[in-house]
Amino acid sequence: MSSRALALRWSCAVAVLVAAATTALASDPWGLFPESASLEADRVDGLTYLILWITGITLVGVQVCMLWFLWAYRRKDGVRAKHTHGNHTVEMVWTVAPAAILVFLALYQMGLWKDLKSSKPGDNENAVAVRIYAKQFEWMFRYPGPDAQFDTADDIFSNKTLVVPVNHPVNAELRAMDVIHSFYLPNMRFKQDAVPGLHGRIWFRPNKLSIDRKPLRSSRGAEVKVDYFDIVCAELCGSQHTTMAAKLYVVSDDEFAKWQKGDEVTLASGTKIPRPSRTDALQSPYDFIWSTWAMQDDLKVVAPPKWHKGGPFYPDYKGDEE
Ligand SMILES: [Cu+2]
Repeated sequence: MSSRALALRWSCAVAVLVAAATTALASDPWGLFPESASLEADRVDGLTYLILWITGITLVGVQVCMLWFLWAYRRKDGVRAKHTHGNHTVEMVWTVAPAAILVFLALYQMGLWKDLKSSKPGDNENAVAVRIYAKQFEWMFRYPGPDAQFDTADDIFSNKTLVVPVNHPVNAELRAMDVIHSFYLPNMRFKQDAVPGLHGRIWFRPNKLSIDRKPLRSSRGAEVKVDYFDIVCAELCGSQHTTMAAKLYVVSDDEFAKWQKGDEVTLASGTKIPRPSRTDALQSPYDFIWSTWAMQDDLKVVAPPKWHKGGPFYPDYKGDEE
């Protein structure tokens, strides 16, 4: 058999193997990732596995070849070392093959990238609108309320708890109040930087109730039942960056409607989802800070509220200049 025919057979075999592997391993058979909970998550996992297979086979192939060459061309008595200038054909193959694989991957992932990044939920998709605010060191979520308009008195707020209905796209605006944060939903395979001054448009499509999440395994091997998905900050944003976690409850339509109205929602696990606050019924100074910030464009500097006067945080504050 000529060397060209042999190379062709080998590349066909590898292509078939990769194709078979990715078909069989469409989601996450090795449990490498957190449980998937969005429409695109399984496709992201499939692509990750495909790349893992290609790079894995390449890694093993290269290492095996290297060891074989080390063995086959070791020093032998009576054999003189020969100087060689390389092999033109082999060099062509190892240049063209990786280039072809990269071009293939670039084309293959285009559909998924387009679905992830440019398929903003349409008007007919009943998307949930929400604004996501990041600040050191927590997340705040603002919903437009019954009038479907943001920045009105019936807006509702929720600190550290995002509640969305299952099988509806979430159409969100992402803002940072101080430094760069990153809104990360591991189960949705979703991550986006929140940059001060920018209003990022993001969306994701949850397709699994958070109460149906499989139990997690603790470091001691015990099963831990969790009824929410994690929201974490994936950008080192300050001293308490690691505490910047929040809970994402994916609930039924009915539960979501109840929660938005301010009614208590108790999940089957017994968890009571914290009720949201309304702009016109803000109680604590803490709520006040959030609402004030949220009402402003984040590029404007907001004067410290009056109750801070003389307080420990603003010792030099002399009151409003009016
Ligand atoms: Cu952060």
